[in-house]
Amino acid sequence: LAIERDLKQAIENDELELYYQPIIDLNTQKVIAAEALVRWHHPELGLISPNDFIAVAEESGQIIPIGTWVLKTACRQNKQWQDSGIPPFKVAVNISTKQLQHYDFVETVIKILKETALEPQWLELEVTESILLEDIEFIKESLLKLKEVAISLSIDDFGTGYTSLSYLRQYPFDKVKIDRSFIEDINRDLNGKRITSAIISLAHSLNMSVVAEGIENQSQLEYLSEERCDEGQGYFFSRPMPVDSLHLDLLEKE
Ligand code: G
Ligand code: G
Ligand code: MN
Ligand code: NA
Repeated sequence: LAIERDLKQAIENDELELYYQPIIDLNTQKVIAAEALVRWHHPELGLISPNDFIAVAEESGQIIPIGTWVLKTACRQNKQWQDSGIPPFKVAVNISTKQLQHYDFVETVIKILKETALEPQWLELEVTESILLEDIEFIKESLLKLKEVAISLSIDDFGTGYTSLSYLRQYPFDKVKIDRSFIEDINRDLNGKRITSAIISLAHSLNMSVVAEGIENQSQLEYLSEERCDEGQGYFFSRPMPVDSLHLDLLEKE
């Protein structure tokens, strides 16, 4: 497979790049985090989306070095933003199942924080629900260790998997990210609104905060604010963008 073969050289050839999408505190309207989203500049095929190579990387095991590169790059970048005097925010990194199942994952994360001198409170890890159905005890233990050092933990794409929030409560999550398919439905029908509201109130009753993903217009935002959703992310605020564009954007907002 060409993708699999070429991916082996992607890191050393410097072909990977992180884009960042701001996450907004809906109460203060300030940027409280930025989600790192990996991009691959393939020498012949051009820009490749993670949708087209993360699964291959998971299959071949290359997700381990790629995931480590993503974590290190995101932490280093956040430290640079902080050092440049911008008000601090978290960097959120997507973690794949294979990474969390790796024996060395917790140690790798802690080592990267030391190396980059980023304080753990400024790192957030996003894991999808499906992760939590495998290796339950090992993963629970790993998440607890990460939590103990003050790293934040979020459940990504919530509502698309097979788990309930009460089941998820066994894990030490701080935050639920409502999948954008539900946000899309807010303007479409009453059920879209009801499901979104139910997720928000259930998460709150379990002491978790809530992020709405994929906010694309004002009316979705208004509904989410009324329903006391804590944070939001989506094209309405900003698309994922390269480091320099986000930096300029943040300076303008000050
Ligand atoms: O921008 P978007 O097209 O960036 O991302 C597509 C999918 O790829 C999303 O589900 C996102 O979570 C995933 N993704 C983006 N970056 C990473 C990454 O660094 N690691 C993993 N495991 N998934 C990622
Ligand atoms: O699975 P995860 O939630 O990490 O994926 C994030 C994905 O959502 C990325 O592909 C990102 O580019 C995309 N995304 C971010 N904001 C929006 C939005 O407002 N609308 C749509 N359609 N996609 C979005
Ligand atoms: Mn995500
Ligand atoms: Na998501």
